[in-house]
Amino acid sequence: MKSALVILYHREPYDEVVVNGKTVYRDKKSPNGIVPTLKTFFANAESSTWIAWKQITAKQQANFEERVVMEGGNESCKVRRIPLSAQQVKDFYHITAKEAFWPILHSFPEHFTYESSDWENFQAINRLFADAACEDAAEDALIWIHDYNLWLTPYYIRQKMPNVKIAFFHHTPFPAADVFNILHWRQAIVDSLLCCDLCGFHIPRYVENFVSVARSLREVEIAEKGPVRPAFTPHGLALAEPEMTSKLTYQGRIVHLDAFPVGTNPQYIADVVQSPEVQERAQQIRNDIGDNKLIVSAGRVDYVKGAKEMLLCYERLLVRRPELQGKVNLVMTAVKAAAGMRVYKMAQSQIEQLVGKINGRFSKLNWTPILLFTEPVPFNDLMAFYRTADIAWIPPLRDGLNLVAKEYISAHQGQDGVLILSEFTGSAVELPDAVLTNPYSDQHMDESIDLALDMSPEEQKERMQKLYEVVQQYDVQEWANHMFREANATAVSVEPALV
Ligand code: GDG
Repeated sequence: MKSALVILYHREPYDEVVVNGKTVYRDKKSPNGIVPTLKTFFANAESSTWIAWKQITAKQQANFEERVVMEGGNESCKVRRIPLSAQQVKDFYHITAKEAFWPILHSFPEHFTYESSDWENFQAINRLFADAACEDAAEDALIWIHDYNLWLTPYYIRQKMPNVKIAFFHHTPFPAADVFNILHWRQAIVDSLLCCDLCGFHIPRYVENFVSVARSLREVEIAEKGPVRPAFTPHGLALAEPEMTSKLTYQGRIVHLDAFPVGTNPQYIADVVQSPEVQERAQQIRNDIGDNKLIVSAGRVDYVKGAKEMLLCYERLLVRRPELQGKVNLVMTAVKAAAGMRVYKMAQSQIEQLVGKINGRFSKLNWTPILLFTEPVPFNDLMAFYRTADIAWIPPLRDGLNLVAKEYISAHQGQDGVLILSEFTGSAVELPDAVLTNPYSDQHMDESIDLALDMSPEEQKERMQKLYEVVQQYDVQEWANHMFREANATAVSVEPALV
């Protein structure tokens, strides 16, 4: 049976577990993130395929099951795994994607290295995904592709299937044309994105950046442009944009463009935070630190996330306001990257060195200024830290969106807490009531942490209530609904619009 819905996402939607010697594919342990929401659509479609990659050894190749059905699922809803060798994964994911595309997407051209990239391998893997999608998709299927690792799949799919609907979502920022065009594969990438029916981004600025890239390379026409939706701040912020293009025409086709930021699951987070286990954990943390101010910072090790800038600001704080020594605690998760990602080694050692330096300089027998985790903290513990923390500090130099901001807001349910959020995260455009900060400015960073530490409970509540409303309204379900609504409404050819 052909699939009406095909999702291409690099992560598999299940946990692989061995029970009595037999492999079963179970629901993921953590219901956080976008996978559970995507999976609802996947499971509820009449027929669907989820395509991901799976690293295997040469020995596993012979008995590799490409299609699997999840425990409790049925045959009309299957997961298809593209088998890749360790070398293919390394070249595709750890090197070409992370050393060439990632720095450009995040406007860090100084980190861009193309000599190590294997474009042919990138093309080949994208073709494998596209071929698998075409094999499984019905003629009028909706194919939803996620992220820049699969930039070329729309092109390969469109060659074979002119009538399927292709929707593509970027989880990263999309940079300005003068940065994007550093990529010398830019034309192939843009040609592929112009094969989509719907090209989605988190915020209007990224849409406009894509439009300027497309116009710099191809003769595309802007067919529709208007004021941004009320969900986005139109003026006054680093990433604000008053107007957004919603339709381009190119070679007789319409390419719909849209900004719809990923949400979180506020109800689930509220339930976890209210559970006796998390309440008890939160109480323990509070007992441990007494009346101290607790600051939380969570994320992966990545030079784009601004951890260095935050740590330097924290060090300055302890010097500028020595009365805070012994009175403030920073809990930081900087989850280390997979072993093959050499690009993150330097970022990780920089964080570890700075934390060591600050702790070495200020620690007292009964107080350590920073508690650093480099392994992922269990989800419930993270929620307990969010709930207890007086401040969440989110300082990226660049971030497509940033879900930690929305998770922290959800954990506080409009009651209290302060969110310090970099203006260079996509979420800042949705969350103007946060304490917005510019991580490129020491002075601005210093002012923001001071403001957060000194904020009255009344102001905290006022800001957090507004932030919570946004997070509840634009949750992860709304994000996926928006995509399906808009993708299903797309018109394929230019002609009907011209009549
Ligand atoms: C990409 C884009 C965009 C963090 N530390 C721990 C932990 N986390 C979880 C958080 C959150 C997730 O990791 C991080 O999400 P982000 O959105 O901040 O960032 P990326 O991973 O870079 O994701 C980003 C996103 O895609 C969605 O489109 O927002 O801009 O870069 O959920 O809670 N989770 C656990 N322990 C930790 O120590 N369990």
